[in-house]
Amino acid sequence: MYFDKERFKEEFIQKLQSMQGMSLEEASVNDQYLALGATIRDYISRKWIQTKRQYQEKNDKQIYYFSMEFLLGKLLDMNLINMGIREECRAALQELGIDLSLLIEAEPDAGLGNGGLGRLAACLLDSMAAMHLPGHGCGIRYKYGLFEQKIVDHHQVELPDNWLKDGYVWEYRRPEKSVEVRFWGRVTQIVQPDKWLFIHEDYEPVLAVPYDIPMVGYHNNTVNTLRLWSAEPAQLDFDLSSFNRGDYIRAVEYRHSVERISKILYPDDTHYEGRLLRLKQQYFFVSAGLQSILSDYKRKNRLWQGLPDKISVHINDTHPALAIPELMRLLMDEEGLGWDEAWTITTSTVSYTNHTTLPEALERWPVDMVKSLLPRIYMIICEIHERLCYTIWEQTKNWDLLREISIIADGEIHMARLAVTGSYSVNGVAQLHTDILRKNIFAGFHSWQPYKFNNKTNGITHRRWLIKSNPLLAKLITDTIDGSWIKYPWDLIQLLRYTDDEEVQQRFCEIKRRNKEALAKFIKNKYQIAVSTDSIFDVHVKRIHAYKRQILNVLHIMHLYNQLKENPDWDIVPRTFIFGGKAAPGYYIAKQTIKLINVLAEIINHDNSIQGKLKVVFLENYSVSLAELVVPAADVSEQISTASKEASGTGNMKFMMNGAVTIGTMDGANIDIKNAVGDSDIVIFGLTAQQVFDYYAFGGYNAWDIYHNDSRIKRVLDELINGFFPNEKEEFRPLYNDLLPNNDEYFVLKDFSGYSEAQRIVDNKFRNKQGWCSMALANIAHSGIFSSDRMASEYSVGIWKIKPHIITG
Ligand code: 26W
Repeated sequence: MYFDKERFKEEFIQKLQSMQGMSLEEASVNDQYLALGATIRDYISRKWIQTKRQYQEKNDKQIYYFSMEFLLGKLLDMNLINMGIREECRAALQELGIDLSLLIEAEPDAGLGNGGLGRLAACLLDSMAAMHLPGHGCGIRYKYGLFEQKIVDHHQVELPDNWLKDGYVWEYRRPEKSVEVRFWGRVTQIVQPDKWLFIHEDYEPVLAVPYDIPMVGYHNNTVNTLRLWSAEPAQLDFDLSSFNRGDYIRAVEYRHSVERISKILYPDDTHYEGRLLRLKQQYFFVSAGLQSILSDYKRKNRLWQGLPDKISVHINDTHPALAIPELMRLLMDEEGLGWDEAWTITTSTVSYTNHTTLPEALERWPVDMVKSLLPRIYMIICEIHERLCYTIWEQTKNWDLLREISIIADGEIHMARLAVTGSYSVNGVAQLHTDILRKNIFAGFHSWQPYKFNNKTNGITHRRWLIKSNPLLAKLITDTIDGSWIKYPWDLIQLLRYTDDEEVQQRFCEIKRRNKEALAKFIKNKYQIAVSTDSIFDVHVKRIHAYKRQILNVLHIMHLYNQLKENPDWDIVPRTFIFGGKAAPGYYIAKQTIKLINVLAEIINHDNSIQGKLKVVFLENYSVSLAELVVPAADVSEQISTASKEASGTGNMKFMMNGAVTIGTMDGANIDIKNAVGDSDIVIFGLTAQQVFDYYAFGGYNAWDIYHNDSRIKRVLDELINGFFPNEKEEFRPLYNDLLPNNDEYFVLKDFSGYSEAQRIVDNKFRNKQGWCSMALANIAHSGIFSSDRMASEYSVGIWKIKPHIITG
C-alpha cells in the first residue's frame, strides 16, 4: 500500500482529537493505541468495501466458516504487516515520539476461544484472506472471552476477561443487518391442499446484532469478514408493554436472559455438558448467520437449487451442527421448498470437521431440552433421524449399523451423527485422526458412505507464527533462501541446503539465544526466577488435560531432581522446564496438576544444591500473545499426549516452524511431522495408537506392576503422598489415585521409561551444538507444509470448490 507519512501523522493526531478528545501530549499509551487502530482501520475499510463490491459483482462461490470460537489474539501488528506499512508506521510514530511496540502491546487479546479449535479458525481466516479466497467467519461476540488465569498460592484462580471494556477498534456494529432468532413457544401444523405449514407461536424473540471484523490479506487487496453476533432484546415494546402492565421485573428478566446468550465463552474444552445456555448460544449464532447468508443470496440469485454453487457452510466441530436443521427450516418454512429439495440443497452446502474423538467431548443434547427450546428444529431433527434409519434399514437390514448411526438414542440427540448425516464432507485434522474416524467413531457411516470422509491436516499461519513473532528468524531465512517462502511457505524446503552451513547455523543459534533472552527477561521480571539461556528451554504449553499428560513431564522432572539430589555433580545439560496452560474451572485433576507444577517449581528453584541445573517455570495466563513470546524461545517442544487422543495439535507445528525439536508420541500431527522431517530430526517414544487400543480392548495393563518393577517410578509416585511436598501431604493423592488405584487411564507409567530415555537422547543431542542446529534448521525447512495456506487451499479445492478471486485495487 502507498504510504504518505506526513498524511498519516496528521490523520493519527486528528483521530486522537476526534475520538479521545486529546492532544498528543495528553494521550496515554492506550489512547494512542486506539487512535492508531482507528487510523489503520480506515485504510483497511477502503479495501474492505472494494472486496465486498467485487465479490458481489462477480457472484462467485463464497464459504462461511461457522465456529463457536475464534481465538484471534492481537490484530494491530498483524494488520500493519498484512497492509505492508509496519515499518513506515513505526518510523512515522517515532517522529511523534511514540514507540509503536508499546501501542501494539496495549491491545487486548481477543481470546474468544479455548485452544486449538479456536486458534485454527483464526489461522484459517488469515490464510483465506492471504490466498484471495472468498471465505468468512461466523461466530459469537462474547462479552467475556476465556477467563484470565492468575496463580495464587500455587493455585489457578479465574478472573473474568473483560476484553471489551475500552471498546474494540476492529469491530463495526451493523444494527441494520440484525435478524431475529426465536426460542421456546410451540409449533402448529396447518394442512393445506398442496403442503403443510408450520407456525411457530408464543416464542421468545431475540435480536441478533452483527459486529464485523475485517480479515486483512497479506500484501493484497483482499479483506474478508468475520461476523460475530451479539444478543440483544428483540423489541423495545416487548419491554414497554410489560412495563405498562407493571410487569417491570419480567421485562428486566427478559433483557437479562437475552443478554446472557452472548455474555460468556464456555471455558471447557473436551468436556461436554448439556447446558441450556450453550444450546442457546449454538442455535443463536447458527440461525443468525444462516438468515443473513440466505437473505444476501436471495438478493443476487433466483433459484434455491443454485445455493450450493454459491455458498459453502462449514461447521467447526459439532458446535454449529444445528446449521443443518436450521437451513432445512429456512428453506422449507420460510422459502416454501419441499423436504427432498431442501435436503438435497442442505447436504450439498454443509461440510463438517471433527476435532476430537474423546467420548466425553462428543456433544449429545437431551431430547427434552431441544424439544422445548427449539420446537421446530426438534421436529426437523426427528424427521432427519427417521429418514436416515429408514434408508439404512432398506439398504442393509443391519440392526447393529442402525444402532450405531442413530441420531436420536436413549433420550439424546447425537450431534456428531447429525453432522455426518447432513454434510457432504467429513474430515479429520491429521492422518491418524482421520483413520480413527473411519475405523472407530464413524465406522458405521464410513462403511455406508466412504466417499464423504477425508483428511485435512491442520496448519498454522506462518505470518503470525514466524514473520510476526520471530522477525529475526524470518530475516535469516529470507537472507538465506530469498523471500519467496513468505508467499509460498513450502519454499522453506530450500533451507535444507543450509542445515549444515556454518554461518547459517551460527546466525540461527544467535537468534535463538536472543529469543531466549527475551523470555528469560520476562520470567525474571514477572516471577523473579533467573533462568540461564545456556539451559535447554523445554516447553510444554497447551490446555491442561490428563490426556495431554503434563503429569508425565512433571514426574520425569521429579525423577531428574531425585537423581541430582543423590549426585549433585551429575553432568546433565541444564534445563529450564517451562509450562503454561489453563485448566477448565471445574476440572479438579487439571487444577491439581497446575498446583503440583507450581509447588515443585518452588522446591527446585530454591534448592541451591543442584547448582541451577534444573529450573521449573509456570507461566500464568497462557494466551496467543504469550505464545508469541514463548514459541520462538523454545529448544524443545513437548507433544506427549497418549497416542490416539490428540486429534492433531497445532502447537507442535508452531514450535517446529521456530526451530524447536519435538519430543513426542506417535499421536496426531506429530506423525505427520515425523513423516516430514524424518526419524532423526524428531524424538519419538511411547505406545502407538494401536497398542493403546489393544490395551483398552483386551486389558493387560496393570499400573501397579510398573510401580513395583521400576524403582524410579515407585519413588516419584510415593513422593506425591509421602511428605516430599511438606505442606501438601494429602493434596496430590487424587493425582496418585488416578495413576495407581484407578490404573492410569492415560498410560503415564507405561510410557515413563520411554519418555525418560527420549529425554536422555535430547540431552545428548543438545550437547552437539552443530548437530542440534542442523536438526532445528531441518525442522524449519520442513515446516512449510504445515502452513495454514496449504490447509486453506486443500479445503478450497477438495471440499468447498471455491476459487481464488483477485481483488483489484
Ligand atoms: C465443551 C465441548 C467441547 C468439545 C470439544 C468444546 C471444545 C472441543 C474442541 C473440539 C476441543 C479442541 O480444541 N480440539 C482440538 O482441535 C485442534 C484443532 O483441530 C486440534 O489440533 C487438537 O488436537 C484438538 O484437541
